[in-house]
Formats: sequence, structure tokens, C-alpha cells
Amino acid sequence: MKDKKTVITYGTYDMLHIGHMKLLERSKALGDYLIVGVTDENYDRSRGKLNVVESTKKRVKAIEALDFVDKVIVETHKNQKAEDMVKYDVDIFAIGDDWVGAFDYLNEYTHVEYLARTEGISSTKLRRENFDVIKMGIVGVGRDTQSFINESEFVSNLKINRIYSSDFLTVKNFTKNSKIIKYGHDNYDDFLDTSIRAVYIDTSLDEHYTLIKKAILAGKHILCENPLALNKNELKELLSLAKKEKVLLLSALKTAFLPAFNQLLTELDGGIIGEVKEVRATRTSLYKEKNYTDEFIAQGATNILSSYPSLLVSKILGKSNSISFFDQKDKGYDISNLIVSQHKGGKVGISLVATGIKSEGDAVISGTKGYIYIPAPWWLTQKFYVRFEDEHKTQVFNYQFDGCGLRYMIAEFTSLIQRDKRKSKMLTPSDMIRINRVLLEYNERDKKSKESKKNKK
Ligand code: C2G
Repeated sequence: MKDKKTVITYGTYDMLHIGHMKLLERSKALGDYLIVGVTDENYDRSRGKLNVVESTKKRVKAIEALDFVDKVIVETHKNQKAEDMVKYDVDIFAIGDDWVGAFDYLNEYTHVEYLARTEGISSTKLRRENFDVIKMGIVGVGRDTQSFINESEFVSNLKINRIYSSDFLTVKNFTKNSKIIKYGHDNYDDFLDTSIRAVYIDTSLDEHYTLIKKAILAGKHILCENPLALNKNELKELLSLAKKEKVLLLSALKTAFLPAFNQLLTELDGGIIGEVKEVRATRTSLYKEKNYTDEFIAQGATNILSSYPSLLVSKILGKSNSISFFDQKDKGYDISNLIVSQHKGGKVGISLVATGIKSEGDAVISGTKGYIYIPAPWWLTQKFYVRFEDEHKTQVFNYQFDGCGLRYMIAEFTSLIQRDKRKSKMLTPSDMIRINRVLLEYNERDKKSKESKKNKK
């Protein structure tokens, strides 16, 4: 017979409030020893909780400070509850009655107890009361504008209410058909001169620099499709201007914000495959078959697509010491480019981007003890495999997400503004410089080689 009864309960405990406290106290009263599982950021985001304000560290600290809590653990994945029941020899699993039925399957391991929830208080309510609604405007009407608007509906405290495009008719048609956006502008200065606090820019790449610069000077926070600029000096200028004007400037690289992608980086940091020596990633898209304009395709495969593989390579291998390009051209622009970068200790990054070749869009990260395989499309990371010499040791990490993956990025952007932060840990200014460096360097070399050919003639 055990001399103490172990109770376990789980939660996010964002902005710890009286409802959480009461449930924790009631849980403790069911036994002698209380274990509390605090959900980790990636796990919360993967189960649809996008708007959590406090970091895992902060939430863990708040629970640790409660004297009746005996042990605090972090919950990182869905199957962990069952594993914990066995690991800690748990007698009772307690949870609020908003979850009635959802955890009945745990009766196989322990006794499940649903406890009454406290009415009239919730983290959602506190967040609504504590933070203003951020108004946002969209710059440019493109193919993905509607999905951006749809996905933003999942982010609390954000309201998209305006759109700008230099083309009057496009704006008129868009606002006429949109249920959400009622205000349209074809004058950028007028658009910026409204109560919007943030903009999302998705125009042709050569317009980014001017649009971003004006938005910074108008004091707006900016989320912009990558690349932010098409040469190094312009990029540096924009980043330092954003810093000076205290606005947030973030590249809209949605992969960087996906729960699975962040989990992958955490696992690599923990040494799951030993020391990483090589990263390979492919991203190709036959835009012609998707009826994109010739003008769009003429921006070149490197400019359109390289940011994604560069993100993976630079997040894992860091700064590159040298970059080589093996491009193939058609009508003067690159339809494919094999980009090989060398990093500290001779580590190698290999990216293939193409708009004129179709290939498998997967990624492989190779280490001294094993490798990680991310199936196509790796940039919409939902699942990855960790494989070793001994194939029985294979592990699968699964983080299915709803929608097209944009909501995680929009939630991070909104949350940074709300918390008065000007940098995202998921995509820092140094990350953005490294990622952009690849395509900016390619553009520079391409320009030089075109000029020298011209001179020879
Ligand atoms: N709770 C409560 N009364 C409230 C709000 C929350 O009793 N007014 C309870 C919830 O029922 C839950 C705990 O406090 O048992 C933590 O709530 P959340 O932080 O919202 O976490 P939740 O998403 O419910 O975590 O693995 C995570 C758990 O499965 C659920």
C-alpha cells in the first residue's frame, strides 16, 4: 500500500488567475502530492492556443512559487499525459470540467477526475481586458491576401480593416467583395495616415524597400514578404531605421513560426542527432503552370524562393563563411540555383531552388549520430523523422496544424506588438540578415557578371 496519494494536473496557466488557483487547490486536496504539468509554447501552439502571452519559463516560475505544489514538469506533446501517469505512478488525474470526456482514455492508467471550473474568469478575458486591439492594413492585393485575412481571424486582438493597392480598380473590387475589409486606398500616404498600427506587405519584390521605408517613418510595425530589399545597403538601412524609429520589422517567413519547425530546432539543440554537419533543402515551384505572370517569374528563382532553404540552413548552421552558386538561366534570369554555403568548422548547407525544374521538396539534416528527414513540403513542417543507423530507434514528431500555417506567424507578430517587443526569438534581425545575404549576394554577383559581359562586347 502506498503511503502518499499522487495527483497530477495540466494547464497553460497564462496570466495565472483565481480560476487556475482554485483548480490547483482542489486538485491538491484530492491527495498528498501534487504534480503540475505546464504546457510548453510549441505544444500550445500546435493544439491551437496561439495567443498565450507569457513564456513557458515565466508560467513555470509562477506555478513553482505556489507552496502547495510539490513538483512542476513541462508538457511538450500529446501522448505525454499517459507516459507521465506511468512514470510518476499517478493515482488521480484532475482537470477542469470544460474537458469532460476528453481524457476518459486515461482511466486505463489512473483515475480521472473532472473538477468544477470557476465561472466568469479566463485567460482569454484577461488578455482582452489587458491589451488593445491592433488595427492592421494590407499592402498589395495578391493571390494569398484572402488566406492571410482568413488566418488572422484566429488571432485575438487583431483587426484587419484596410487595404492599399496602387491600382484603384483592384482596391474597389476587393473591398466590395470583402466581408471584413471595408476601407480601400490607392494612395499610400493616406493609407498610412490612418489609425492602423501595423501593415502586412505583399507586393512585387522591387517595391518592398520604398513601401517599408515609408511605413517605418510613419511609425507602423511591418510584416513583409521576404526579401525585404534587393541589395545589402538597402536592407541594412531598413533594419537600422526600424530600430531607430522603434518599430517592429519582420520578414513574413511563415516556416520560422510553425510549432513543428521550432520543435525541430529544440531537438537539434538538445543533440538528438549529435553534431549537425550538413543541411540540405529543396524548394521548387513551376509558377508558369500555376498561371503566374512572366513578370513574376522574371524576378528569378533565387529571389522568389531561396529565403526558405536559407532559413533552415542559417537557423541550424549559423553564419556562412562563403557561398557558391550553380545557376541555370533562361531568358536572362535564373530558373534554378544550387546554393552551397560553408559554415564554421566546414559544415555545409545545400539548397536547391527552382521555378523551371520540379523536384522533391524535402529536407535532410545530417548529424554525427543520425539524421532528421522532413518530408515535402518541408517548409510547411508538420512532421519529421529522426533516424539512426539502427532503424528501430526511429522517432516521429507530429505537429499537424490547421489552415495554411500563416496564423502562427500572424499570432507572433501581434503578440510582439502587444508586449512592446521589437524582436522575435523565432526570427531575429541577425537571422533575417543571414537569410537575405544569400540572395543579395547572388544579385550582386549576377549584376557584376552581366556588366563585365557588356564591357567585353
Ligand atoms: N480553469 C478553471 N477555471 C477557469 C479557467 C481555467 O478551473 N475559469 C482550469 C482549467 O479547467 C484547467 C486549468 O484551470 O484544468 C488550466 O487551464 P488552462 O490554463 O486554460 O489550460 P488548459 O488548456 O485547460 O490545459 O495539457 C493541457 C491540459 O490538457 C488543458
